[in-house]
Amino acid sequence: MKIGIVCYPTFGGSGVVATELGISLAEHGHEVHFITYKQPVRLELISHHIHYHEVSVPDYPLFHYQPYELALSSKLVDMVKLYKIDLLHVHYAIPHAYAGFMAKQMLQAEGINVPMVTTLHGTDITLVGNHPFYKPAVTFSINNSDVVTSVSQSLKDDTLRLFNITNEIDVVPNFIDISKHVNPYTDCQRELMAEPHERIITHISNLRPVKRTFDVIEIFDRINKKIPSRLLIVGDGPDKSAMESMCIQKGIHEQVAFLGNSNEVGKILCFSDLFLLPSEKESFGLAALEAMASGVPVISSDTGGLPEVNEHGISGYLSKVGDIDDMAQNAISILSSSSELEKFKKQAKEVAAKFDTKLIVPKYEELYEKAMSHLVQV
Ligand code: GMT
Repeated sequence: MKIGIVCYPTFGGSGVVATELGISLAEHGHEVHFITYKQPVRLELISHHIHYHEVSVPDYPLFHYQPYELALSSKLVDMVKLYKIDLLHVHYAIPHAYAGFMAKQMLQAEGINVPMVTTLHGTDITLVGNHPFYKPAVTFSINNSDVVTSVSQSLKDDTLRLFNITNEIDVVPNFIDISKHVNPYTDCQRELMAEPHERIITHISNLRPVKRTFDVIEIFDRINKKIPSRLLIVGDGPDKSAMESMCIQKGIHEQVAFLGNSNEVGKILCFSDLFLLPSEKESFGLAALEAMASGVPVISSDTGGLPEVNEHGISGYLSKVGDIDDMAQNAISILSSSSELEKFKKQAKEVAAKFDTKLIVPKYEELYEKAMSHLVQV
């Protein structure tokens, strides 16, 4: 099948999932076309089954806002016609599902029928999409997609609660290629980051308020008072400088390293002992799954889809949002005994294996078939 994938090309989870999906589909023999404004960060164009088409939005002084949706839907029309793309899979409702629908309509006017699969990722529903300014367009795009998927049952429930949805929603969880996480490094070079007696704790996110980044510092501070540790913060975002100030204020700045956005997440997780994700909202928590696949137990909040990923008492622990004392207590209980830590590391990997690419990507392929048959029936 020839599949056009639309996504955000940045470090966000939805772009990572879309990119990994495209790579896996290409390995299954499909021809994959990424259509977005920049080459996705995790995409290496090493396969002749993978193409990347850049959407450019020319600057024009009359426009206060440059019309990206217009440029994207025009590019979709052109690419579908040029490469005879069979199906569009758009990740993140805003504005991708809307632009995809417009492209479908334009193509239909020329007698070309292309089904569209929309995957809902989280903030497109729970934060941004729910805003009254966007809600009618998001509702319309979901209801007019041929197939709609959400990355967790929790996100499906939120979508049905927040929008007037008449379409079916299939839950397809996010996934991870377990084979790429089976100890790829003979030496993690842990000594570069910490003293032998210190534990290494990691947080990876876009450092936005929804991640409760200040809770990360508070939890670490409590752990560090009992167990000498280092905190590695991966990612970049609006909370970063306030987090740095907080570390200085608490006198723990020498224990905390801000590593910025990184393409070496696997290496960082290789020497990590614990992962913190105390988010306010999280439709799935792909970063937690990546940590678990690398054998890193997760201390997280119990919001949204996190309980579907992080199994309480097995791959880590769940606490109520904002309960930093409980999160710190749970972290200390794992880190204070090497045998306990080893047990959780092993269990985290076992839970992550339930989300292996091999098990999940065929679900998308089945839904592509469903979308194609939908087209035949219409
Ligand atoms: O976490 C973010 O804010 C980024 C956002 C995105 O769209 O890239 O992440 C959402 O999608 C991820 C991939 O499906 C999920 O793992 C995240 O849980 C979800 N984020 C939220 O719901 C806050």
